[in-house]
Amino acid sequence: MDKKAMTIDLNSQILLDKAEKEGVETMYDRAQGFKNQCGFGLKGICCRNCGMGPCRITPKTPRGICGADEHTIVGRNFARMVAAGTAAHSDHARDIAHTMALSSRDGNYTIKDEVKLINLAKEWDVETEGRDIYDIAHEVADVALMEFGKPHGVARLLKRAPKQRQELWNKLGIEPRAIDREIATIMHSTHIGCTGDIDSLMQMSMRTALADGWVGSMIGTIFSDILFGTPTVRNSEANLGVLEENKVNIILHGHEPSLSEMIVLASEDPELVELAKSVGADGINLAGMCCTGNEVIMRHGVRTAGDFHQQELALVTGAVEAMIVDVQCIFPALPRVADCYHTKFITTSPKAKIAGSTYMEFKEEDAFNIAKDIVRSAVLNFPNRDKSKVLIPEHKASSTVGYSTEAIVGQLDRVVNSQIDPAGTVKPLADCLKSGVLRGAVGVVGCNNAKGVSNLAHTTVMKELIKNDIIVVTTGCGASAAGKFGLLNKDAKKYAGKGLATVCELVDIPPVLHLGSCVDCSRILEVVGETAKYLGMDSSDLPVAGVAPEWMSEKAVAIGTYVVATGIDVYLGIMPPVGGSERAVEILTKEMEDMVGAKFIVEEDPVKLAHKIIEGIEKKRVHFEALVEEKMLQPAEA
Ligand code: XCC
Ligand code: SF4
Repeated sequence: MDKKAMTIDLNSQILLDKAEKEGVETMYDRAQGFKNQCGFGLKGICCRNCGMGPCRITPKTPRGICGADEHTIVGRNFARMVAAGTAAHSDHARDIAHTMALSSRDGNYTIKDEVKLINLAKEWDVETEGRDIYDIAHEVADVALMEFGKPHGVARLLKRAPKQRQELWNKLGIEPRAIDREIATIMHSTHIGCTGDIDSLMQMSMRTALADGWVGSMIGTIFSDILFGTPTVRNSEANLGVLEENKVNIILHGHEPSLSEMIVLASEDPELVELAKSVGADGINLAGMCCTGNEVIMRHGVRTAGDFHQQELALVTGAVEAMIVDVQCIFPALPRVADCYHTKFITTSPKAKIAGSTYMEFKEEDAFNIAKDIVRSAVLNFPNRDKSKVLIPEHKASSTVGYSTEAIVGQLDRVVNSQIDPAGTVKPLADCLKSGVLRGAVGVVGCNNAKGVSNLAHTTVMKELIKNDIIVVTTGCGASAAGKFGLLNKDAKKYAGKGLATVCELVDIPPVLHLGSCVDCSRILEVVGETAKYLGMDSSDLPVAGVAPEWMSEKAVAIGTYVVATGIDVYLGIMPPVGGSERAVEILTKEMEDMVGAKFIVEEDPVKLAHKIIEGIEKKRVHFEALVEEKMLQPAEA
C-alpha cells in the first residue's frame, strides 16, 4: 500500500513525502514491514508466562506444556492487558494525588477548584468546617492514596454509580477493592499454575477494569480539576499547522498534567519570552500531542499539534525546538527522528526513560524551576534550526473545547432555565433523550492504530453518528482527530441531523464535545451515571454506547472493559487478540450482556461500524422509551 494512503490527514501526507526525501523512517515505514503479523499473537493463543514456553496453540498442540488450553491462554493474556492499562491510568492518578499532597498556598501547586475539593471531602467524610483549604487538600490526598492499597473494603467512588449498578457489581463480586490489589491479583492469578478458568479470568478483568474507570481514572480527573481547574469552554485549533515559522515551537507529549501545567506557566515567564526574542524568535509557541495535548487544550486552549500517529511527523517539520514528554504513548523511535533535525527530545520521567533522549528529570518539589530549565533549553535551541529543512504544512481547524461535566450541565441549564443554577442538573439532557430529539449519546474514544488508515474510522463514525442525531462526546486521540477535521467546531452542526442541529443551535455547542484526555473517560461515566440516576434508571437502560474505532493501547482495553462492566455497549473497530478462543468471544460478545447488561461488538469496516452503533442505539431506545412510559404511569414516590 502507498504509505500516503495509510492516513487521511493531509498534513501527514505532505510530511510523509518530506520524510521519504530526507531518508527519515517513520511508523508508516515500519508498519509496512509488519504486513504479515504473527497469527498466534493476533489470536491471543501464544503464552510465555513461564520458562517452559512459549507455547503456541495449534491443532497438533492444543494445549501448552502445563496443559493450559486456548481459553485459559487467551483469558490470561486479556486479563494482563486490562491490568497493564489499569496500572498506567492509575499510576498517573497516584502521581496527581501526590502532587495534591504537596500543594500549598505559596508553592508551585495551588488549589484551583475549592468547591470540587470541598464536595469530595464531604463525600469522603473528611472534616471541612473551620479548616484551612490546604489541610483539607492534604487529608483528601491521603484518603485517595489509600484507595490504591487499603487493606479492607471496596473502592469509595463506586458509590457515585447508580444504586442498581452498585448492587449488581456486589452480586457479581466485581466491586474493586484497592487498585493495586486488583492489578496484583491479576498478575498473580495469571502466573503459571493459577487460574485455569476463563470465566473467572473475565470476571477478574471486569473487577480490575472497574478499578481503572471508577477509581484510578476518576481520581486522576477529579484531582487534576481541583489542582489545575475544572475545564471551561474555550476556543482553540488543531493539527500541525499550529506550529509557527517565527516562534520557538515546543511540543508537549505524554499524559500527566503536573508537568505540562508548569511548562505552560514557564512558557509565559517574561524572562523566557525575552530570551526567545534575544535569540531571534517572535516568542514561544506551545502545542500539545496525545493526552497531554488534551489536558492543556481543555484548561488553557493550548493548540493541539496532532495525535498519536503524528508524533514523528511533528519533528519532520524541522520546526520543533523541543519535544517534551513524560509517560505513555511515546514512540521509542523519537530520538532517531529528532537526530535528523535540530530538535531536542527531552524525557522527564524515571518511569519512561528513552535511550538517545536528553533526560531532564521532573520533580514536583521543584516543578517551576525545572520547567523553566526545560523551556530555556528549547529556546536556546532556536538558533540551531536549519531553515532549509523547515516545512510547516498549513492545515489546521478551529475548535471549541473544554466540556467538563460541569461545563456541559451549565451550558444546557443556561438554555432551559433563565436563572443559572450553579449546581445544575442533567434534566435538559435527559429530556432531549426522552423526547428523542437526541436519539442517543455515544463516546468515541481512543487511539490511532496502524492496522487501519489513520483517522479514517474516527471521522467516519463521528460524522455518521451526528448525521443520525446522536450526540458525540470524545476523549484521547479521538478528540484530536475530531479537532483536526473540524468536528469540534460549532459549524459542524451542518453535518448533524435535524434534532441534534437544533440542540446545537439552542445550546450553542458543537455536535462533538471534547471531554479531555483518556483518564477523562471518567467524565463520561459521570454524565451517564448522573443521567441514569436522575431518571431512576441504571446506566444499561440508556440509549448510550462507547466506541473505540482505532484503539491500540492496553489502556483502551481497560477502558472498554470498564465501560461494558458499567452496562454500556462498546464497539471496537479493531479486533482484540481473543479470536483464538471461542469461549472468550462468546463471553465478551454475548454472555457479558446477561451479566452486566452490555457487551463488546467488533466491526472493522468504519461505515458498517457506524451503522451497527446506530442500530444498537435504536434498539436501546425501544427499551428506554418503554421504561420512561412505565415510570410516568407509576405514582410519584412520596
Ligand atoms: Fe495514547 Fe492517551 Fe491512545 Fe492516544 S488515545 S494513543 S492511549 S494518547 Ni488515550
Ligand atoms: Fe506454556 Fe503453560 Fe508455561 Fe504458558 S504457562 S508458557 S502454556 S507451560
